[in-house]
Amino acid sequence: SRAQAAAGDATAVAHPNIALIKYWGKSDERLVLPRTDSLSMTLDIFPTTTRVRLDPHAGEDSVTLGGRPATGEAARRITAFLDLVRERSGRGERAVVDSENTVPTGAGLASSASGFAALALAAAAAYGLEGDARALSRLARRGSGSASRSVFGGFVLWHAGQASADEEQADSSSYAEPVAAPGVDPALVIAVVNAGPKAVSSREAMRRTVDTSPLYEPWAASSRADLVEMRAALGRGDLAAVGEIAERNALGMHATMLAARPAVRYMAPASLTVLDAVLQLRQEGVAAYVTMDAGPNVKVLCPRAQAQRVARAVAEAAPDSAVHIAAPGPGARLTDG
Ligand code: 2P0
Repeated sequence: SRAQAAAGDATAVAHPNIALIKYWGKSDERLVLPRTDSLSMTLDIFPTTTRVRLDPHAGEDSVTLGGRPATGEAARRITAFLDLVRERSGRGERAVVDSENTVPTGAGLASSASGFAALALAAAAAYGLEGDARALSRLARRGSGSASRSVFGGFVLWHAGQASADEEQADSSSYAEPVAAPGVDPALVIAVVNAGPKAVSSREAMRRTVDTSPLYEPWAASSRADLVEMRAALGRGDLAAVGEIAERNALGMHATMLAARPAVRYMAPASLTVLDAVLQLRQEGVAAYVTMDAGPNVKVLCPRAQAQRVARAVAEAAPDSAVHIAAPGPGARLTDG
């Protein structure tokens, strides 16, 4: 892949991540600086593979997603991202970008995280940008905030950093890094709830929440406290505490949206059915806890040894949903294409 990259051609793979302490709200839209730190688990399923080839003869970027030409907002964001890479590398060539997601269509599973992490790595290699993994996480952040976390495997902390009049200082303050979690052996059971397309993008929803929700600031303050407890729970290998903190952090985030004006509601009836099934599992002694993102799907954190039982209970409760089992997965890496 080194020889390919030297020739302006690189391919990278990255996996999605699910936040246990959520990112919700920006302090700088253009630099994609979040208002709070977040902490996630990178998954071992649903990778995105992205190839970037420089084309010295092309007048514009050419982007395909799953073999189809990218259009609209997706195309605009990818070209804006490549413009940033071109500015930093001092090279002006346009690129041919081909990206394949393995996540099932319509699953709404953080494809922007794996997508921009893979794009950042492939583009950095193709354009010859120098930098370590931390620098790569800062670059991926500019494409999509959560992508900064998919640069690393396992558990990952994304530092909010600080908005500043000095743009370079602000940009370099917000990056992701891996967090050790000795003795934590989790699975994440993902219930892809059968529901229509999302009504509001997460970008718009978090903007509206910050601007109008009276619950936003209290949640942000509690999220900072949750992070301190979460790091302690990971450090001592206490998966039940990790789950408990993750669940309250996620439900609190959804409360901020429900209080926005107008409300943003991602929970569907089937989501609540899964939440009830998880409560029932806990009553039966299983340390299972939920988290939810900008959509109706429910992710259940549990000990890896209990994953099959949890998956069965979820599938029984919500028979129209597809159920997947994930474990901690690897960070972004270059491949031979
Ligand atoms: C997260 N989400 O921490 C939160 C929780 C969704 C809910 O990061 O605007 O696609 O591109 O920075 O990263 C989804 O938002 O947003 C997200 P942008 P992104 O995983």
